[in-house]
Amino acid sequence: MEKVIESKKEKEIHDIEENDTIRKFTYKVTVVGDGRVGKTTLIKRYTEGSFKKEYIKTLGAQFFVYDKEINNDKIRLMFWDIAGQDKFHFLRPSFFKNSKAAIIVYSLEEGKFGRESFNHISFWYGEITKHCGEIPIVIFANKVDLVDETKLDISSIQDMVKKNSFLGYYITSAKTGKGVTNAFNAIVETLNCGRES
Ligand SMILES: Nc1nc2c(ncn2[C@@H]2O[C@H](COP(=O)(O)OP(=O)(O)O)[C@@H](O)[C@H]2O)c(=O)[nH]1
Ligand SMILES: [Mg+2]
Repeated sequence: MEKVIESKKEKEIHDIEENDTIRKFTYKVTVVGDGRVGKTTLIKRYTEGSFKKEYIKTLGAQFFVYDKEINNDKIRLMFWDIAGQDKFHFLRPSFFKNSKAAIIVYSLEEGKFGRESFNHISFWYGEITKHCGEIPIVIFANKVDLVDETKLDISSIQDMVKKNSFLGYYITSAKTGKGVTNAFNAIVETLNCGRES
């Protein structure tokens, strides 16, 4: 029974992706990271005022559609987000399918939760490459409002970015909005530069 529901949902998603004649370029961006690091809040913050959202609970995922125009190109972004709050879970292959880029979010907050969310970046990276191969990945270090930014250990973030050949990292706060637009715009520009015309 679950299989039937899933394939119906997949068809709906496919139709949204394919049957769009207005937008010229559609890009799927998956957003992963431990539960409660701020993924959904970040996406909502960025897409605020210009988004349509769809919930696909049966797939364990939800996505947000965001339209943007860059250099006269009409761009449609589909941010795929994990539905629910599972701390550390495995996502279905369909969650990652056809992703053009990925964002791994962790929390800068002090204590076990923040530390673990940083340590789990390699898990999320493994999941992305397993399903998508080598796609551009950026790190969002979120919840900077909870820490003293001048005391951040930037070198450990830089080492991790370098070690895994991530495109870069962005320090964000979905709460205050700090760094959010900048971080997402970097992804958009990467995608738009990389496209074949
Ligand atoms: N202080 C602070 N709280 C945040 C930030 N981003 C998200 N939160 C809070 O953290 C909790 C989890 O956020 P949510 O977006 O649901 O996390 P998700 O499970 O990764 O999607 C919520 O209570 C948010 O309001 C942030 O940048 N700063
Ligand atoms: Mg969420």
